[in-house]
Amino acid sequence: MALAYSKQPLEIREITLKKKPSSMLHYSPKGTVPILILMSSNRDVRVIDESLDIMLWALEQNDPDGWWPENLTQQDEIKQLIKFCDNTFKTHLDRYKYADRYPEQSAAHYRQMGEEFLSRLDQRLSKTTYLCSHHLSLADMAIFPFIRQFAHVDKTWFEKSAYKYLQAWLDQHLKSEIFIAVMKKYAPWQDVDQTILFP
Ligand SMILES: N[C@@H](CCC(=O)N[C@@H](CS)C(=O)NCC(=O)O)C(=O)O
Repeated sequence: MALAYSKQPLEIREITLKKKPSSMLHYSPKGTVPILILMSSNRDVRVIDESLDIMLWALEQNDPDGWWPENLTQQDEIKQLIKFCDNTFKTHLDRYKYADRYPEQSAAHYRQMGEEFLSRLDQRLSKTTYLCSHHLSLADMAIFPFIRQFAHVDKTWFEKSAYKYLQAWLDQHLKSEIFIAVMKKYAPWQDVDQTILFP
């Protein structure tokens, strides 16, 4: 979403994680997606292979609506929230999603662990329209896809839960033009002369 929003001309190469192309591993041996490969006109290459760094790069190029605030305290708050989501919350989300692979505890237990974050976000959204202020920021865009995944494990549970502000916020982002645009399905890239533009 950050890349689409920044309107940088981009080519997309959809990959299948079970069949990673060797050219992908050549640029980023750690083998995770997303990877952004920047090539300058003199063919200098820069690789960015962490999603947060890719988002920050995109906003550095173009941030017309101010997703990344100039205020350092606000920047720090956004980073802290994303960091908690990426580490602690993501661990609980994965266990809740794939509870059969983690039989030490029940799915309900993993869900309860994840709820700490849902509750924190809901409290924030009871005070401001978006997670960090009345202004939409990178925090909202980076975090809502994970809340979407959590909600989708058991939609009925999520819809009946007490997190009313969070439900409305999620709903708003799921219906947004930018989310719908980037969720377009792409066929896996083949190792041929093939250019698919993004989004
Ligand atoms: N911290 C990394 C995590 C990236 C990550 O783990 N991506 C998953 C897909 S969502 C992946 O590529 N897994 C590698 C695999 O399944 O082989 C980031 O945010 O870029």
